[in-house]
Amino acid sequence: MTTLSISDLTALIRRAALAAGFDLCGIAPAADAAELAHFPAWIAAGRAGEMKYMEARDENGELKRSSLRRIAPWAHSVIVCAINYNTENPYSTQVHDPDRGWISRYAWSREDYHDAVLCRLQQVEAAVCEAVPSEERTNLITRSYVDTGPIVERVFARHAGIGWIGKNTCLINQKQGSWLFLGVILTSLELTPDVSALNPPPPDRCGTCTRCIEACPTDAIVAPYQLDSNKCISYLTIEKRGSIPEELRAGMGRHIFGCDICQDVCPWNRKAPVTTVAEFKPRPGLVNPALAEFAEKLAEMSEEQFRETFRRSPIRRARRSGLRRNAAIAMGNSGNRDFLPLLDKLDSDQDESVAESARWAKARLLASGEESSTE
Ligand code: B12
Ligand code: SF4
Ligand code: SF4
Repeated sequence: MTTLSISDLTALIRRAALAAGFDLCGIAPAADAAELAHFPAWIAAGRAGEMKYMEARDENGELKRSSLRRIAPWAHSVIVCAINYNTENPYSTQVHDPDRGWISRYAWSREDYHDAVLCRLQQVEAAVCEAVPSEERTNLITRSYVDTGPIVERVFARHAGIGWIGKNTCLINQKQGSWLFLGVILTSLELTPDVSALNPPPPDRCGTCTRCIEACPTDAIVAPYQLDSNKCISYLTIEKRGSIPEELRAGMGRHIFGCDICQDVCPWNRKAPVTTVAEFKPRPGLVNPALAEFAEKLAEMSEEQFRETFRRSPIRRARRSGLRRNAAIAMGNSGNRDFLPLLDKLDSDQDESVAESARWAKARLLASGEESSTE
């Protein structure tokens, strides 16, 4: 095999990414970008909540995510790939049926996005290996990650020219919007980066807009570009175990898994293209599901049946207990007193976080009835 020039190899990687089904691909230098300097303060302020993996430290006690140079000194380039997961379905801000809950767009898929993105990244990785002459392959290192490594992926996506980090903290591409999953490949190859002194990263196109900050029901975007996970519905419904702080429950509305509001209201998602990826087609029953039916099905399932049903879905992350707790809170926020008999059953549930959430939901529905009768 003849040795490819760096620019030919870089072009080959881009072609491989597109052939694997990614919508965007860029190369960032494996340097510690300025945005990473915010990370230690974010952790120190407790913004990661109970997500202890975010606080992983190296042997010197330094936060792993704050420096790629420290955790992967061998890496010279970061290949960042992005894939659109938007499907032709309404936004959460467009559906108002009080009997129905909301599962966020990214979780409707038939396959867990980690697997769908990782298998595509591995195709790109294979193309890289093949393009490197066999005698040089022993020195080549490549590692693929989809949320799985101590890497702040959005920062590298920005420095790969893929988009900017919006005030809602999401990575936004001018043409694609923000319904994008990211995947990164660290490599020892010195590829041609998309961003350089002469070619800066895409500009911040948020301008004076503050729609996401105003629309967030729990005020989780505490300042532009700063998200407090403890208040974020996505964190509360997916990552938080046990009871959800009472003062945040009303703001959760009818969300049962994740939250899309700060992206639904973003003007850059108004004309977001629709994906053609088969794995991202919604599973039946997950788009705007009927709350009672969803809660009843979960109640009937054993832990094993739950694991089997959601084996290939991001939904399993919230666990059966968390989803049942979320559904009870959502019913309490629905304003629909027809849920009272079902909540009556749940308030003596063996799972204390479900039972306690059901009691809260009942009290809220009853109080909302009283309020309207005294108006
Ligand atoms: C932890 C995590 C979460 C947490 C925390 C989110 C967060 N904003 O950090 C929770 C559970 C809340 C969450 C929610 C969601 N997540 Co998430 N999550 C992650 C994960 C694993 C790590 C993110 C991270 O490192 N955060 C650390 C903080 C510090 O980063 P940051 O908030 O982005 O802050 C950066 C800038 O805003 C800036 N900054 C920070 N502070 C300050 C202060 C000032 C003054 C300034 C100027 C700048 C600035 O620098 C920071 C970087 O250091 C990544 C995967 C990965 N490994 O990267 C996925 C990831 C970010 N999540 C993703 C998705 C899809 C979601 C959800 C849409 C899912 C949903 N529908 O419910 C929501 C979106 C919520 C939101 N508005 O961000 C995608 C995002 C894709 C995209 N287009 O951006 C990722 C990249 C996963 C993937 N591989 O595709 N997530
Ligand atoms: S995901 Fe929902 S709760 Fe979290 S910051 Fe966005 S709008 Fe707020
Ligand atoms: S809603 Fe406005 S401020 Fe928020 S991310 Fe989108 S463009 Fe930026």
